[in-house]
Parts: sequence; structure tokens; C-alpha cells
Amino acid sequence: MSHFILHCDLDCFFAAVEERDNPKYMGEPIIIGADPKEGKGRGVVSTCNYEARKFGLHSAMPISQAYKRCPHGIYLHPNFEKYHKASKEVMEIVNSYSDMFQQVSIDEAYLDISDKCINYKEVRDLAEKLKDKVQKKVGITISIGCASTKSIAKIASDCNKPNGITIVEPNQIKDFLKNMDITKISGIGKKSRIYYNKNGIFTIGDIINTPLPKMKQMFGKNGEFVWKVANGLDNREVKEFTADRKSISKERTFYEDTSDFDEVLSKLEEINDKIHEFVYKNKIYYKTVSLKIRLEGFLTFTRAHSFAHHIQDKNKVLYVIIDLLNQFSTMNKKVRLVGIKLSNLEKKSNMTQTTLLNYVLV
Ligand code: TTP
Ligand code: MG
Repeated sequence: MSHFILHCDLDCFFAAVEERDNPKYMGEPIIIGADPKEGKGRGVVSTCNYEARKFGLHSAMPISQAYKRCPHGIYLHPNFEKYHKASKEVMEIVNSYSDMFQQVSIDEAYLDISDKCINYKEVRDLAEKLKDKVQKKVGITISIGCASTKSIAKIASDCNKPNGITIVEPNQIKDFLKNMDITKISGIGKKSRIYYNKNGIFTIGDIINTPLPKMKQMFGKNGEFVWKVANGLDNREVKEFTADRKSISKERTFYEDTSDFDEVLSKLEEINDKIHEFVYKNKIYYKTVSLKIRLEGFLTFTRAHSFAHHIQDKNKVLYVIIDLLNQFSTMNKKVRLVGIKLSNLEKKSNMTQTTLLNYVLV
């Protein structure tokens, strides 16, 4: 059976909601984020509309820099309550097309429509209907990518923004991906890109042309994952976090063993941030935090700490991790891998505004 997976992502989400609610700003550059204070403001851009992007503005840019580039823009404070409501309305519409639905952030979701369509023509019709419904009922636009795997659907949804549909059929995958930069694959960030480049891998085509054993040998597990993505073999399913899940964990191997405490700590912070994106989105609370550390020579240790109650607090986890990490500081050995695990999980349904804020601004 063919696999049809959609990735739906709203266009300049927060800015689109503001544009919808303030028609007088139509056609103006709109920037959502911190107060620019005429160029002296601190903080960052949350997002901006496509008009503002013409001036080089983008998410996470310091607001002072945005102001310098676009002083005549309309600068607005985020109104999370409003965005949360719009997100919920959109997600309900997306979910109404299939139960195999997985929301992955405030403005993106996957939808498996394999048992709703028999060919790509029907897929396009469904995607168009979905897009029209979002526009009509919520008043904002969404871009949709469709492919046989989640990772390619995600890359596709970004290709025809705003308000576009991009379908990549299995026999088009190679041509679609081959000239793209490797960072289009989520799993290759700015830091790993440097390492991949050093080893002669620049485009996704370079990954496709490297045999799997060589990818594994050069880049370990990450190499294997990105090879599968590049070859259309990523078989992750569309599914939501389920209550019977026992733990959430993430680990990373250093490209070279390190004894630099700051490097180890910054890697752990990165892992903690990533895990918490998932935690906040899925409204997960946890009681136990574990640190995993592998030293040179493959000596592996885990240390755990349990809180008295279920919590959801990125900073508390980081303090515990630092504390647990300090227990290894006297061993005088280089570190090969670090990981964090959260267990004793509980899912709550009432998301507070602070958690939404945390999620959005991390
Ligand atoms: P994105 O989907 O990454 O961005 P976007 O919807 O604004 O633009 P695009 O058309 O390229 O998809 O993020 C969704 C919302 O999350 C975004 O509207 C604002 C918020 N956000 C932040 O607050 N900070 C950030 O750094 C990012 C990336 C997003
Ligand atoms: Mg978006």
C-alpha cells in the first residue's frame, strides 16, 4: 500500500493572526516579538510576515537588529492566548481529515492519509480542501508537503511557502533532494554540518551517493538516520505521545571525546532544550531525571534524581543535571557521550500560559 503523509505548517503564524485581526496592517511589514525601543530594545523577533522577511528579518533575530533593518515596520507584542486558540482551531480541522494525526509544535502537524486516498491526485484534492477550510474558518494560510515519509513531507511543506502544496512522489525523491543543503534534514544542525562538510558531504545528493556502511562508520547513528531520510526510507510513523510511554530520552555522542566541561554542559543544555520542546508540547510532567554519561573506553554510568512531585521545569532539570555531572568531575577521563532521560511520566491536559510561553520562546 502506498504511504501518503502530509506535513502541514502555518505561514508566519503569529504574524498571520495579527494581520487577520488588523486589516489596517495589510501589506505592511509586521514583526512579533520584544519591544524594539527604537533600536535599543533587548530580546528577539518571534516571527515576522513575508513583507518583513524581504528586509532580511527572521525568527530569533535580535529585535534591535530587526529595527535597524526595518524601522518603519509594525512591531507587536505576542498575544499567546490568541495564537493558542487559532492553533487549536487549525489542529481540529487537520485532525478531522484523519485520526492518524500528530501535532509537533504550535503550528505544525503530520497527518497520515494512506487509507483515505488511492493516488496522488486524491492526495492533492484532500490537501486543497484542507487548506481552503483553514483559510475560511480560521482566516490564515497553511502550507502542505506530501510524501511517503515524514521527513520528506516536512522538507516539502517548506518549499512553496506561503500558501503552497508540494507533493513529492516516490520516483521524484532523488531529484527533489539531491541539490539541497544537508541542513534541510532535521537531524543535521549547524554544528554537525561543519563535520559533514569536512568529510566531503555538502548536499543531500552526497548522502544518497554514500554507501550506508560508510555513513555509519563516519557519522555513527546520526549518519544512518540521515542516510535513511535521504533515501526515502525513514519509516517513523505518525503518532501522538501515548500515556503508556515510560520515558523520554535523548543522547548525543561527541565527534571527538572531550574533557572540556563547558562543551559537555552546553551539549546537555541543548539536549535538555530539545526534550523540553517535546515535553511542553505534549503537556508531559515527570518525576525522575537521569543523566547518562559514557567515558572514553566505553565506561557508561547513569545517575538519577527524583523530585517529590511531578514537575515540568527545564531549569530545575538543568540544575539537577549539573549536580549529577559534578559527581563525575573528579574522574579525569574524557567524555564520549551524554544523555538525559525523564521518567515517571504523567500527561496533563491543562496547558498554562507560562508553559506555552516557554515553549514558544525557547
Ligand atoms: P515557524 O513555523 O518556525 O515559523 P512561522 O510559522 O512564523 O513561519 P513559516 O511561514 O516559515 O513557517 O514557527 C511557528 C511560530 O512559533 C511562529 O509564528 C512564532 C513562534 N516562534 C518563536 O516564537 N520563536 C522562534 O524562534 C520560532 C522559530 C518560532
Ligand atoms: Mg510555520
